[in-house]
Amino acid sequence: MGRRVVFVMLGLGALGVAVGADVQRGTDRFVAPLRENDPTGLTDLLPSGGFRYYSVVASVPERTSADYELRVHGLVDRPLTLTLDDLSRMPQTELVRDFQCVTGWRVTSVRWTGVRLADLLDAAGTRPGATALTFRSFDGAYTESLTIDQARRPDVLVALTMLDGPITHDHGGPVRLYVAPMYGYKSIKWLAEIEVVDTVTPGFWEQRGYDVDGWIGKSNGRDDEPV
Ligand SMILES: Nc1nc2c(c(=O)[nH]1)N[C@H]1C(S)=C(S)[C@@H](COP(=O)(O)O)O[C@H]1N2
Ligand SMILES: [Mo]
Repeated sequence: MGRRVVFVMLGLGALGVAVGADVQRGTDRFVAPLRENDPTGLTDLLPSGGFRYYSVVASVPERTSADYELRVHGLVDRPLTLTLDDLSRMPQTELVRDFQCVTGWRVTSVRWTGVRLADLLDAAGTRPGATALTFRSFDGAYTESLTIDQARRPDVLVALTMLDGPITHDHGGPVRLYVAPMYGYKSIKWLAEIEVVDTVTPGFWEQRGYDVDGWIGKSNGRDDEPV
């Protein structure tokens, strides 16, 4: 074996050690910089499938399937506190759609399953005056918003799976929102709370300049971009 080959293998070995400890939680963060410089596209075959890890806070507490809860409250007839089991027992909808971040990256044909947000709103029963939703994350910082009409679209899910498996912690599991027709920032991760309200309160990135109505190709100055 030539000297150069050995050197390369040692390099890869060191990489393996560095990555090994954090591989379950950290794959996406590790892979993202590689992916930026990957003309082969091979990194898309990795488990995170082209997604980049985003969080506005440094660390997010883990919620397991045993301790996860989703609160639906505000202008509703029946406030709900739903476990992951409760959500899994509701009718599940599947969507296969591209995921598009407003910063430019896109993951094609991602499979999602979950409960239609419309079904949750029906279960809770929205009161007169309910015109919008505020979403909060158990990361303690991120928020999002939708109008009731947007929320009732059939392509808006409270997602329980993505990429053919349970949603991993890095992707916002065990439960995140998936707003298929809008940019990725609308799909709040680590979903903890849905409050039904009478006015839209702009979410985390929307308070920092992103469009509240984040339609792919029709917002954030990207009207000409093909969808
Ligand atoms: N709680 C929370 N949700 C979030 C974000 C975030 O930083 N925190 N980033 C948003 C943005 S801008 C995008 S593009 C997607 C990225 O999802 P991913 O981290 O699974 O790739 O999550 C969205 N939801
Ligand atoms: Mo994004």
